[in-house]
Amino acid sequence: MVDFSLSPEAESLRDLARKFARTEMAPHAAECDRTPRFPEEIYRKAHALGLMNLNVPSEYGGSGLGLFDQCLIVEELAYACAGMTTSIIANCLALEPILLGGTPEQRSRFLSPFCASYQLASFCLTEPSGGSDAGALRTRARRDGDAYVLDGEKCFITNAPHAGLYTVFATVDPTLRHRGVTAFVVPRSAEGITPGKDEEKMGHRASSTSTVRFDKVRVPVSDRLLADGEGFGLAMRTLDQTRTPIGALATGIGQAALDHAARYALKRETFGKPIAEHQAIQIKLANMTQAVRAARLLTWQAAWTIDRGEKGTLESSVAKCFASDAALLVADEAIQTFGGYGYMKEYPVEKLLRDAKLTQIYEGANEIQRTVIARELLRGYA
Ligand code: COS
Repeated sequence: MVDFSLSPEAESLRDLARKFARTEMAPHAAECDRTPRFPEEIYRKAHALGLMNLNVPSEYGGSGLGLFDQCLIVEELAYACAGMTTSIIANCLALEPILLGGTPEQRSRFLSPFCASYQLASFCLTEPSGGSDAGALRTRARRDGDAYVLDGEKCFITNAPHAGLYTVFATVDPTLRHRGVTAFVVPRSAEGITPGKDEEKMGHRASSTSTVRFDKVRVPVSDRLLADGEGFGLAMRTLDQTRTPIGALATGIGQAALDHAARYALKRETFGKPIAEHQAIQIKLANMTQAVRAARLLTWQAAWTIDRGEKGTLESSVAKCFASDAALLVADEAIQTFGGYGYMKEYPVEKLLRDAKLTQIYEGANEIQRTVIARELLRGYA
């Protein structure tokens, strides 16, 4: 039987994340957005509390949480600041290929240091020549004795200037398209790695995003994940796991927008009464409530499906796509509820709209999610 109640353990995880988000993140969210600033001290505290590396099993010192518990945490963090949350959960994305594709030796060698002390890792798939067509990447991996030599450039890489480790997808033969894609774990200390300067972004400004260049970077065969050509499937399996928490992140943005709008509507008066008493505003709040609740339920369902051991490709794309579209809609309506004040940086809702926008784009644009959903759906009818 389906049960929407949370276990005492899940409730205490959610409370821990909520307390951290409201006391450590929220007070700095506006300043980090405006400056912009990468608040490393907050990320270090998140690590110390076990709110980073959520997907890494406890045998490597990680939190070892299932996807459902991860989503509870991510929604709470994103309620306070989506940009900080993106930087906090980027390790989960970067380390997932090692969890899924690493040998026991690689898992222990690469994952344990991340849990022992604060470090960041970046997932390097997207390239300047194209992000959605991941099978057409151009970064080359040429075999040279017992090593590969990587050459190419990645872009829009979260935390790249601050990362100590990169999971990199490169091709051993571009004519093979996705069947040439191969995955590597590359320490920042390897010769020939140059992260670019921080991109000036519309939202998620507490997070850091840049290019990374790989110039003749030697990577030992022992740091390759799986075999030549098995990197594309690994990237796809990784994204199956990590798109659901993006649904949770978007839900957190939506819930924050709804809460701001409802509180404001009760306070602000026009035509002699609070605007919450006008039907036009009530309809907005009702629509926003539906969108946020549906986003949360789809996210929970995707997480539950994957936690049961199913692949969850369709469910994670549905959750990510719906929740991010909902977040944008709800943030937009929150601004409309605030009227002219909503458009001003002095009020919190315009940031939510800018932050919501990215959730429709990263970890696979929503057009790609719809492609994935349609393919998975039609398979059931063929
Ligand atoms: N799990 C495991 N394997 C998968 C998979 C999944 N979820 N999805 C696809 N594959 C496999 C397929 O089975 C196929 O395997 P074979 O070579 O054995 O036939 C292979 O991967 C190629 O699949 P497909 O034909 O579907 O590839 P396409 O080139 O059509 O691309 C999309 C598929 C569009 C879904 C993919 O390129 C994609 O997800 N792009 C977006 C990338 C992205 O999210 N970037 C954001 C970066 S992180 S911020």
